[in-house]
Amino acid sequence: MSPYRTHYSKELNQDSDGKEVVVAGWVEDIRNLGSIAFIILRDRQGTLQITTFKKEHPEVFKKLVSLSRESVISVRGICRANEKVRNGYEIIPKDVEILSRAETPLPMGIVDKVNVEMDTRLDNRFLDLRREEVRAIFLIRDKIIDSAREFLRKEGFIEVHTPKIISSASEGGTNLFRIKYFERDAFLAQSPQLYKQMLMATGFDRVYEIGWYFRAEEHNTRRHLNESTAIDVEMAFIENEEDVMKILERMILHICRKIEGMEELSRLGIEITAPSLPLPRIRYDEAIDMIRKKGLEIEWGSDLGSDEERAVGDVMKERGVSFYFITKYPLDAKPFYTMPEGNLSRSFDLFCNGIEIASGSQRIHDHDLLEKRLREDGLDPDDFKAYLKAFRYGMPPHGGFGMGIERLVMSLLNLKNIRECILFPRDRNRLTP
Ligand code: AMO
Repeated sequence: MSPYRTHYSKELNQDSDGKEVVVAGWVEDIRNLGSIAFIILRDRQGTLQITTFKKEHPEVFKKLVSLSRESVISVRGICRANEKVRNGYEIIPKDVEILSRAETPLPMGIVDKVNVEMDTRLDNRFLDLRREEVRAIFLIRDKIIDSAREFLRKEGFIEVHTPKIISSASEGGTNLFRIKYFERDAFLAQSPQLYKQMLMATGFDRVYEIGWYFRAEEHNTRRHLNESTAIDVEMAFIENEEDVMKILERMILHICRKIEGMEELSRLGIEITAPSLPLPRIRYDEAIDMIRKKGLEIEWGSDLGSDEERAVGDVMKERGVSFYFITKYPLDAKPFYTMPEGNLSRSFDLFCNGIEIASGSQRIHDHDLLEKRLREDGLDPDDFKAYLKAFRYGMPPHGGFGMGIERLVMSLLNLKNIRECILFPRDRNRLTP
């Protein structure tokens, strides 16, 4: 147990009433009424009130009222039930230890209701993360990852970690970050794609990775990061992409069920209802019709941009659906490793409220076809030798998906900017903090 704390704010209850406790945290507010002062102390669970009387403990009173907001203190005192206080208990302090004094003025407010610019918030992220509604996002994010892991393990997937410094593109040639690797050039991995596929030639059969994507996206949009995280899954001996979609939709259901009762959701004013399965599957062709009916022009074969995705999202919303797949994209709109089906592909994207949150497919497992597709995509098979080799000595049919964690958090929580969903975002302009 910490010498600075015996109880968190929410742990104060009938048992602690009348007893000595030690609490610790950040000074959120000080109200000095002259002979009595109220200090609101914040810890990881919430806030509590410290009530100090000048007459009884003049030294303690003085110390507390002279503190700057956001200083860190540890307080020993008697816990007392008081129904007028927000969580029913207050602390009458006997001793205060100042652990760290906060400078003034603060670069941004913590509890003030004024709107702070996104850039100011991100420049001062350690302060921003003291705000209840910002913390809520990351507590929900944590639960999402925990429940995905729980689901995948139960389904027989093992967790793996693959290299992030790589020698060739995994998602095609563009948006790679080039780095120096001693006397050679290397790249930061756009995704674990090539490695998770190679692992299908090992007999592990079902793997997942929770890791980083690095993408040199030039555009500074609300939905793109240059460093993002994802849950990647790969599974062998599948019949087609349906087998993969079934795992993905069940994972989504499991996640929704695990988070739907979280009190952090109400703090964000969000309600989540677990979707019913199977999720709707809209073929690319049908999606194109929907988009045209919404008055947008789109050529068959082209990838869906954010406006087009939103148009389909609007139609689905009218039908009361948040999660849905778009399937069977044109082959040319998908990466080289995707299994062809005529001029279409055995591929899918998963959407939540009009935002793409995951992509996946059945993959090509035939070496020669894969080499041919690489060439057709303008890539040089020589750059993919180590990857291609894994297809020459026994590679089962397989497929998988990658789901962006920030995208899922953003769409589930109805947040307008993906930067809200990652602690320290990297975008076109931001490299610190
Ligand atoms: P894709 O390129 O569609 O597919 O990426 C998968 C998912 O990752 C998320 N994502 C991003 N999130 C934020 N910022 C970005 N710049 C960004 N790029 C991608 C999205 C997207 O749906 N290898 C395949 C997956 C597979 O088939 O297994 C892949 O990377 O949510």
